[in-house]
Amino acid sequence: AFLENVVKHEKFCSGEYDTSFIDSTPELFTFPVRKDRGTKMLSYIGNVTVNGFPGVEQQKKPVFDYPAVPETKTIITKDGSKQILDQQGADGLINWIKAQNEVLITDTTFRDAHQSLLATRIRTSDLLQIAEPTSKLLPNLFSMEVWGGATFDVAYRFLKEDPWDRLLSLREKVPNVLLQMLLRASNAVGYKNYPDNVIREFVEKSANAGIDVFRIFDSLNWVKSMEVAIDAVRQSGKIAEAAICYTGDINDPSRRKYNIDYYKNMAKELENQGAHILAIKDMAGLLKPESAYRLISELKETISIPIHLHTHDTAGNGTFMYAKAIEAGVDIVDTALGSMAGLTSQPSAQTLFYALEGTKRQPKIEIKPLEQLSTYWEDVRKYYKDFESGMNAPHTEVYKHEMPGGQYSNLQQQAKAVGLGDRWDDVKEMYSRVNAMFGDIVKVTPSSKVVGDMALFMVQNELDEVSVLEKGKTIDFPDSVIELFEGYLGQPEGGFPKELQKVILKGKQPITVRPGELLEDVDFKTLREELFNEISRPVTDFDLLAYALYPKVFLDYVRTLEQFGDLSSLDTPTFLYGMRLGEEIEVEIEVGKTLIVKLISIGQPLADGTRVIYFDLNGQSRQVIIKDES
Ligand code: 3PY
Ligand code: ZN
Repeated sequence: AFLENVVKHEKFCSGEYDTSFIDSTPELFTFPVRKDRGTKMLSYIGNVTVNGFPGVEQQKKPVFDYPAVPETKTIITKDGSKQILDQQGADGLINWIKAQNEVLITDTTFRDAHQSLLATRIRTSDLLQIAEPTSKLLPNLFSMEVWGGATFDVAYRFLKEDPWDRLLSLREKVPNVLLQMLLRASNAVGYKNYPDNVIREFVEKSANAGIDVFRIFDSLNWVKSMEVAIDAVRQSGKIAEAAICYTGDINDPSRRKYNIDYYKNMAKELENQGAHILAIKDMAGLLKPESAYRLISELKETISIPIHLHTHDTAGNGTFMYAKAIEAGVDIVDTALGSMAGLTSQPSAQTLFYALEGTKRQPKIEIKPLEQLSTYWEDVRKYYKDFESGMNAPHTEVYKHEMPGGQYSNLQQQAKAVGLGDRWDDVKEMYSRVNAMFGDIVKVTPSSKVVGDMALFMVQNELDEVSVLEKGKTIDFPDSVIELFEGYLGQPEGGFPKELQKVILKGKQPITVRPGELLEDVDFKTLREELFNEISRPVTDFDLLAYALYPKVFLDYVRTLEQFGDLSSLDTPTFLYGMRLGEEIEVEIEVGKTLIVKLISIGQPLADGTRVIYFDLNGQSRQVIIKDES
């Protein structure tokens, strides 16, 4: 339409403008062939069938059982925690929590469980199918953690879907239970500090899109870095759950740095800062049963806001530890549905149910729905088996290396990628030595990634504690390590080890203020124009935020969408494995519009590296040409 207007414009027609560049640049008129939605989808299927999906190893698509969704049509959705917040406000909800005698439960299946077991790869369509049944069968949940952490980045980067759409759709399907997210304070859902106005904007838009409870943590437990996020959440009328990341062992006299007073002081600070709830975020699963009893008992005497406990069951002590914390009065604990629980994920809801049966604080959840929902997940999990970490038994070594549940499989992949696959034991050992070199810091995204980067770097270059200091001047340290020591992730408890910091920074001066004080606010108006020029379509507020956080990842996502269309309606086996010859699938691209796709044959590679893939689409033959990447 724009071109038409230009061409019809009187000054253009009268030749008043010099239009000779049109004759000299004919490429202006090579328009991309517009592909319809069907053809785009066939291109995707052809591509993944021939070239595979990153991280998925087997070539031939396995046959999967169809995950059984419990029948809940006749069940009426019961009001739950969401209605309490909406009707009584944040303070009303907090009073309600305090008035409950039983322990409350947060289900993490939709976020941390698959982040920790399956590299965050579960697609929205698999979540949506079971969302409404979950809300109907488990109306007494305190909350469902469904968003944040790595889900945002992974959705765009690997799943080629929009995390905002995920949240909006989940909100529609779950009208009665609070939806919770994990927010990395000034790092939002990224790996670095963002300007304050990005954090505020992100919180406001997430609250509008459906988040009720924001669990906010800083990767160095630096309260100063959490202030903007806590304030933004309070402004939005939602629940600010401020977290202390748990590290070390309060009952181990040799680990003096993170002692009980450290936790009590931080809890008090967070309460004073305006937290509605205190979270103890035991991201690696280091909290042992007796320490949990002591920690919760003493915190209960220190603060008056409710306490929400999160752990990972890596060492296998999760349920025992929860039982002790519950005895000590913890208000809320995090569990995952059984088939998505245990190991690097959260303890199982069913296991906790039986552990607490007959006790005074037994939660008001029922076992049958838990088992029904768990059956669904058992089948869904199989789709993603190539993303499993390979850990298949409790792993007590975590008490030594202290690696967060979500990092274990990632670092293992990173190690393989740099050729250290067979030195994994050395990497784990080095991880804990690097922690000691760094002065024993809190390790959680993104600080945990820095420790991991340094461990890989040292193993790869045969370095140790002494040689790093001796040869430091000639060593090119990883960027993430330099940024940490420059102060761009904030300040760790007790400061950085001075000698090492000097060696790493090579004369550069570190900052000690909050990085947000130095970063200029993002000018969203200019950024919107910039993005519009890149993607040539209207820019939503959600697009804009995604672009502010992850410019390259977001643009790559938009390009993929242009190439293949919206893939959200494609079933997961086809999305990950493509199709078998002769197989027929149905794809409902919108309500009432279904594509029936059959893969007929795959042509031989041609001289230019392409192949023709032959399909039937709704009974008519269609061909697409794809590039064979092999
Ligand atoms: C994340 O930040 O993604 C985490 O899950 C940290 O534990
Ligand atoms: Zn976690």
